[in-house]
Amino acid sequence: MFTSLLWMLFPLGQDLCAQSNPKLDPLIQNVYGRKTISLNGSWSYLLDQLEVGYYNYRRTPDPNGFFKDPMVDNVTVYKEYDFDSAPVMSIPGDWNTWEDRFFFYEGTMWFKHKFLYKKTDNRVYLYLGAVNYDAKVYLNGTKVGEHIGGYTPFNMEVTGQIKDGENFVVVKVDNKRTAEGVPTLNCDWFNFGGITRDVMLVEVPRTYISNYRVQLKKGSKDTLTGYVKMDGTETSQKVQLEIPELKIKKELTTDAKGYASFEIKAKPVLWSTENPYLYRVSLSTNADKVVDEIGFRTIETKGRQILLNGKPVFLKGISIHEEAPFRSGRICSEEEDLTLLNWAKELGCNYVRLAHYPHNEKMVRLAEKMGLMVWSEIPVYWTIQWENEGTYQNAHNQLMEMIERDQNRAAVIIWSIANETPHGDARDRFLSNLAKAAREKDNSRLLSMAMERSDKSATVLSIQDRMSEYVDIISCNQYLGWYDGLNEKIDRVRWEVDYEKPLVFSEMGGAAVAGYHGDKTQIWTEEYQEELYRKTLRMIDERMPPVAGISPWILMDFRSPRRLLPQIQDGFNRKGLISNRGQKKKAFYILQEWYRNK
Ligand code: GCB
Repeated sequence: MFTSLLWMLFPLGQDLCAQSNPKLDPLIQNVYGRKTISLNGSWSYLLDQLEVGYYNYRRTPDPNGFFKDPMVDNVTVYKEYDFDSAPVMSIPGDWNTWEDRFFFYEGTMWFKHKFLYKKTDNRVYLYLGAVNYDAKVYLNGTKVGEHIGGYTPFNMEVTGQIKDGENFVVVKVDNKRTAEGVPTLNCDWFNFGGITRDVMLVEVPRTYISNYRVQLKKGSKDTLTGYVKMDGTETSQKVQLEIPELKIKKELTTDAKGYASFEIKAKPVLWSTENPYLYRVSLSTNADKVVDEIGFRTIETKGRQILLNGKPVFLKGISIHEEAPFRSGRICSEEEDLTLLNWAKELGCNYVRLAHYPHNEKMVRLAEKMGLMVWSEIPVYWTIQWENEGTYQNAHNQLMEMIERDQNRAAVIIWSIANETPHGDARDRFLSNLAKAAREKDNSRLLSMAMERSDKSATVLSIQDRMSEYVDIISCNQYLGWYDGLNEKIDRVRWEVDYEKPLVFSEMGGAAVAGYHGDKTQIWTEEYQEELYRKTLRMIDERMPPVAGISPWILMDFRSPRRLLPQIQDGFNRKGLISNRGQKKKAFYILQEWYRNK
């Protein structure tokens, strides 16, 4: 009976696999500077562990999956799902902290949102700031895009699919971890599933300014350089680039491909951590205009120093996960970004390592306004499938999307391509290709990756990694006093690092439970963590080659399924200087004091 019903629904000969896989469109630069219609808010959802909304019982894609959502009643037509009577979730958001029973869920969740739209002459894009991890997107029953990677934005043109009046968008989100994924099965943070960043419609004219870059030329303080890119039918156009405060008004003419590059003499006030100065930059054509706030600064290295605007700068940093204070879900508001960054400022930071994946765009823009330099990274973390071409493509896409989105942000000084990866030929091939791709896309920023130590002896610590030749900064995650001996070991070691490049501790630290006190030799106490910081900072001051900066691990305790110790961890990595409930631990003040004197 069941089979015959299926034959009626899917007649013989119909290609069940005929799901098209439309390509995504290039990212629109600065969506927040565009005319947008937010689709945030209440979305109905259906948890679909077996993916019955996508595959039929033979596990082949079902052309009438949940994304079709035919507006029919359940009485006369066979349909075993219904979005309209389904519960709703607030988007952006993660499902794990939305309902207790979803806390550990990894798999498919369907989301649907209805909205009214009034068609105009404009073109329309559907933009999603991030979906973790695998997103399939449908508008009015038609697939419009697909994206893999949980932390970067994507958009697709829907001018042809959007209707006057009521529309519905359906997103199939799958956060199952996979061996070939980026990140892979194993990592030390929580795999929050869902549509975790803003969703919006972006309206643009028929031919519009789809991308641009306006930055200081590498190594120069008086030449602005960049490009503008038009998209549409009339690609060859006049584009006005204006920076009123610098009295810049330049007419660019795009070529048949819609592209124009430029170099302009200018003497801008430089963006710095003390004076995070941003200029109003506008680009316009007869039909289109986009305005951005852009800062200009130089960033380079000289020997073991990092130079910001030509002057040595010490990176007084802290590592941060994109996890919300007080409620420990994925961050979903600017207030939550601000709380974390305010804590970083209170600590005395001039720099943040946004780990281990690109954080939301507003976080980066906020850091920029607050005078915080940013390390931005992709989740090439621990041991991924170095030999897998698909894995490489995935990492490469995420890298390109990260750079594309934030290429105009003065705050971003470092692109990082990996964290704690094991030495080997396949890894070196993979990462050196990523490094080359990053430089081709943006040669104006510094490149790094968080490496591990390779010591010369039990007490002579070092970093020896063939990837050193590809990066500008030698970054090292080191855990003396925690994974590597107790605190007393910190006093017994010395360092020999042979590379004539800046050395940064991208991580250091140890765990403590806020409010748990004891002797300074007792691990998990605030006193132990405090002592670890004291000794490590003394080691940096007295027994190390020059260090150009640090970003200790980590600002705030964060959820991690790797952290199982009852009463102490309870599912949290406790290396925060601040607890997940906002309590500052003693080590916070040690680092604050050190930064004050730096
Ligand atoms: C590391 C990782 C970081 C972990 C941290 C830890 O080296 O880069 O993701 O959370 O150690 O706490 O073990």
